[in-house]
Amino acid sequence: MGVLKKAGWIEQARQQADRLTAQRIRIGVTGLSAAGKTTFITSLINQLENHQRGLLARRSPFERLESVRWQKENLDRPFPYLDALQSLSGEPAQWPQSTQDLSRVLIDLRFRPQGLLRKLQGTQTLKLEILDYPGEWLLDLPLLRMNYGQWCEQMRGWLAVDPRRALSGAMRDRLLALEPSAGLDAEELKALTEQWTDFLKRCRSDAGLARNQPGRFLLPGSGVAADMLSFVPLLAANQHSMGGPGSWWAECEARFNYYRDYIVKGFYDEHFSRLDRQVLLVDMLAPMDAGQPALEDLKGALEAVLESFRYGRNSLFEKLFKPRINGLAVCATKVDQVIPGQQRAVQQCLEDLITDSLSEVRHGGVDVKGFPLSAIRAARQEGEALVAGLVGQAGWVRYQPGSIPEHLPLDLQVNGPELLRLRPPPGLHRNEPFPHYRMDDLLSWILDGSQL
Ligand SMILES: Nc1nc2c(ncn2[C@@H]2O[C@H](COP(=O)(O)OP(=O)(O)OP(=O)(O)O)[C@@H](O)[C@H]2O)c(=O)[nH]1
Ligand SMILES: [Mg+2]
Repeated sequence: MGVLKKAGWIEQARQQADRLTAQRIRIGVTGLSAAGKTTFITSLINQLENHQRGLLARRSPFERLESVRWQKENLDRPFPYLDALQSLSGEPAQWPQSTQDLSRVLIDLRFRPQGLLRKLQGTQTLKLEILDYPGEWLLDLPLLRMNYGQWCEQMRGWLAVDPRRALSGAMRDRLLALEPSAGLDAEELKALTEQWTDFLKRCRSDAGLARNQPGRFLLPGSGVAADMLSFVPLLAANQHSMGGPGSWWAECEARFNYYRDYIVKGFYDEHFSRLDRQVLLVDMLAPMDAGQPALEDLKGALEAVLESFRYGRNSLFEKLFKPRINGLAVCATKVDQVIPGQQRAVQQCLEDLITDSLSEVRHGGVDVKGFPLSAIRAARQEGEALVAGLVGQAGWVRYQPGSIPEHLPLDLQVNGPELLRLRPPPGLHRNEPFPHYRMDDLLSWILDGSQL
């Protein structure tokens, strides 16, 4: 065999070995709106792209990382990495735009091999696939187990108490007065759907409530026909209600069923059930600042979100989707807003808030880890104070953010920290690792258990 031919053959064998050893890890990143998902994924790609210079350089297995390729072509619904970088590195620096849909990232990593395989293999490759999706979509999971009448009953219960009662105002009276078997007035349904959507928005913005159903009314995502998102709960209806063709009941029930069976179930089928690991991001500080009702609602929302990771109990769910997530990272985000000595307390308060749900998830065989994170550090510590720039203002402020209790009290009454609207630090550039807290710990967790 000629030398060239032999070299070609060796290269071919090597490529084949690479292909065989290429592993794929699929990570879901989720959180409720403004939890910090887009900033987190942007920083994650940035840390990988700059692995030789950031904290990753000294961490196993990243010290063997040879090259990183972020794939921006041929990907359905790509994550807006360049847009996010543009905002962050602008003058003045801005946070990325809020996102409304799911998006994907595909990153190829090549590692130098170690140990006995070193001579046999050229490199080891790993495909990291990241799916960013709104946590609100998981709030719809309970709908899979409900029929329309049960949902109406549940909504009647929710709207009977403040703050939802006050926020629903005259719309609630109208929904209570509608006779389910009466003929549908299409114009009124349209108006009521708009009012219901507005009501959900106000629940979120005015009262900090997080359990807002149906989730897609707030974040429709692409590919959902708008007229299918047109139904409301009939508050006078119950599980035994009925209505002939063309009635309020029949029309709303049919659309609810479509929503449940195609939109909610479709998402679980197509995306969720393929994930290996999940990162759940939680902005714990804003609700601690907002007070007890916001914490109460965050608790309810996170419990509902975590339902999707409670295996062994949820037999219908498992029968439908055969989920196989083996690890869950629960992360308090934006912890640069408190002094470093208190960041772990923020994480502890988050874990206190959802203790029972986390035990259930662990009990189902999922490994749960907690990381207090800051994807991009916007504040720096000086003594007991923080120094940061504020959104919309030039210059710097020096302030004391207030303290975080070591544990969350059971009644959820806390003296929250003082939060200011921080702008991103100046001078961020794609080719420099962004300042952060514990993104390296989280990246190690992602690769933990891979055969590298
Ligand atoms: N101080 C600080 N603020 C952050 C950090 N990450 C995110 N933020 C703030 O949180 C806001 C929301 O962050 P995003 O990354 O857009 O959150 P998201 O979950 O993608 O939000 P949606 O797309 O609206 O659901 C940002 O605009 C910042 O104000 C961080 O690491 N530190
Ligand atoms: Mg986003």
